[in-house]
Amino acid sequence: MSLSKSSVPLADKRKILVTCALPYANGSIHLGHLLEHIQTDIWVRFQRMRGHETYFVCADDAHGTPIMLKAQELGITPEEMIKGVREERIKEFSDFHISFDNYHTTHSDENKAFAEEIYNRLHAKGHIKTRTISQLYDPEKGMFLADRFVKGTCPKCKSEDENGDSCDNCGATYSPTEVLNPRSAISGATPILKDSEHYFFDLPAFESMLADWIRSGTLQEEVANKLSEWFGQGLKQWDISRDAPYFGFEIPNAPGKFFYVWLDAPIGYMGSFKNLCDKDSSIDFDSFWKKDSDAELYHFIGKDIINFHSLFWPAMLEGADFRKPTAVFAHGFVTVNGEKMSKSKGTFIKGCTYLAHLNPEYLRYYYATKLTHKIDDLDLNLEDFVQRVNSDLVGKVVNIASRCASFITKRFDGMLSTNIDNQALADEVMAAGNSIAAHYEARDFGRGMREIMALADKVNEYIAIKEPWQLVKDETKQQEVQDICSLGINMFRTLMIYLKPVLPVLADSTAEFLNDELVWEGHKTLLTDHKINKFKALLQRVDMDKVNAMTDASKENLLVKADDEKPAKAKKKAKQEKVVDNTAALNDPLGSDPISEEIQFDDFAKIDLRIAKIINAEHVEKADKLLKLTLALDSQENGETRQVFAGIKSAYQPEDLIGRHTVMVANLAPRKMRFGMSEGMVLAAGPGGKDLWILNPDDGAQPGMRVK
Ligand code: NOT
Ligand code: ZN
Repeated sequence: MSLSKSSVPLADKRKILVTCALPYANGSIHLGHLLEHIQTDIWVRFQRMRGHETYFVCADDAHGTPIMLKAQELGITPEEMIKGVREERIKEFSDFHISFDNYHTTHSDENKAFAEEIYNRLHAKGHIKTRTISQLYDPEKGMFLADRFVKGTCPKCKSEDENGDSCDNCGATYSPTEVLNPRSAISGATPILKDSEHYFFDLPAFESMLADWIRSGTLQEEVANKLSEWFGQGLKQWDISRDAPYFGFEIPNAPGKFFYVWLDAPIGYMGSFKNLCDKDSSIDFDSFWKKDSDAELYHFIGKDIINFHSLFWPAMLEGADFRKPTAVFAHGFVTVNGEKMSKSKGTFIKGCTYLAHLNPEYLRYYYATKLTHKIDDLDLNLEDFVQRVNSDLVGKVVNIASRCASFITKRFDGMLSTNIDNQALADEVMAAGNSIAAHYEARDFGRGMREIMALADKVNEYIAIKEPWQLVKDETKQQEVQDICSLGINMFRTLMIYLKPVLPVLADSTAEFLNDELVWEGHKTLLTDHKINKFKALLQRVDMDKVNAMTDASKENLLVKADDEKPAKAKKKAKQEKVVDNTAALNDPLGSDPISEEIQFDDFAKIDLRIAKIINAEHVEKADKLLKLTLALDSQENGETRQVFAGIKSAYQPEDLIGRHTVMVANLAPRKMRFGMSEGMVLAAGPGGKDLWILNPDDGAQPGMRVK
């Protein structure tokens, strides 16, 4: 049977361009950024699955003073810096399965051309004004100082070393010229006041257009309400120029004046899309951006940048005769364990640190369970995260397949039955496609996930009542077993179709297992008389130890400050940890450890395995699983020893270990655990609990010998 990939008749096929905010090209991507990229990606994958012509573009936001200064600090040009950052990011986003059609940069020819064109059109229509303003200037560095680069004493409470625009001590806000004893945060020099001509975009001219646009269903209700408050205070002209030195685009016919980064950032959406169109001639740029375009344009953003997207940006587009966004979708911020992400608590987690410890699909799923169409903040509670992923994905969804697959493979040569054992159940699961699609469309992913899991519960219940593992013992009941397990496998398939926008990799391995593409329309059909492949474990449980290792590593990042500057180094470290972490997959309750990701010989050769003698072993207070081992790495007295925390308490009494030889990973980077430093890892095998054995070489093996 072949199904069309598109679920919509040609006439209903939509043209959709989607963006998420452009991250600044300095600093690392963290789990807060990833909320937005994952949210957008799920929505985009859903639209593509439904057959709509959908494009998803993003870029690095490469301009502005902080990026210029950071490059200076690193002793490289901003161009060199943003190039390196962009390469790292493209890799990292793709590791999180963010399916951009294009990831460009705002420092591009396309963006420059559009910024100039938009500016020129606005200028020609009289929407650009100039005015001289007086601003603090750093005479040593030779540059004007944005508020945040001024420090000094609060004019209200006299607290010292406060910000240029607000006081952290008393909460007062003020202008930087009011600060007492001001100094430049860049050079420490005392700033002087200096005049400069600035260029302004005449936002008030668009007031009535914006008032209509805001209320035309383009914005979430709470966002529209917030904007109405700002409207009440009257719109102001927007300063769009900055004086040299500035990393950005020079304003046409205004030497030494540059576009403020926020002027060309949203234009970067057009720049990235144009770059895509130039690479793929089947996409027509104008049909998406011309004034009367019938394509849809959506911006996913954080709630902190609503004003740029809902005031300045639509006004610029209107003034320059381009189309305006169909809608702007704002989301809230990520908190971790109920609090703001914190570097000292290890909850300021970078994307690369997460990837070194955990499967990105866990995070995609967890975020999906918590996302709504609103702008509320979203809490990543790490214990709940482990519990939710294990109980929903492993315990409910994948469990359906693992309960049914082996009977089909072993008894029926991989063939699914021609009978439908329980049509009512099948109909219910298939019919849910409509409401699940509506939840995706409305960005109510949490509701969608809850509906999918409620169906998974029903399917599991059905299998539990039927007990195919009992029936199989009775030779006369074989047909029943095939029918029950075939329905189970089919229901697993339907649920995985529904989950595919969230879990693209799990969906791909499911597709391979089922010999089926998992297209959206497939949810209306069942596979009968169809051959499936042998089942391999599809997803491992999340282990709280790995989550703890991730937060520990995030704390370490504070000490290893170089991580910020050298993402490559952090990656390398992350990779080492990943290789070794795979050996810890001991407790899979499904009893079928899949073979880990394939590695090259070079990767293996990096692991320094040594014979070690356990010279001491003891219990660790308050640790349920760990023993603290002291390992000797050579035979001499007073030779090199290592302290290692090993999760083998369930299988060994400490006194039984002392004096024995074992195998350890000797070059594992030390890891800070709750109970102290662990300086390596011992190797053990077995399903877990009492059945766990450390590798125990006898004969002539001596401490320090390399394992080959
Ligand atoms: N770089 C900005 C930020 O807050 C986002 C820019 C989004 C693009 O990280 N534009 N607009 N408007
Ligand atoms: Zn103060």
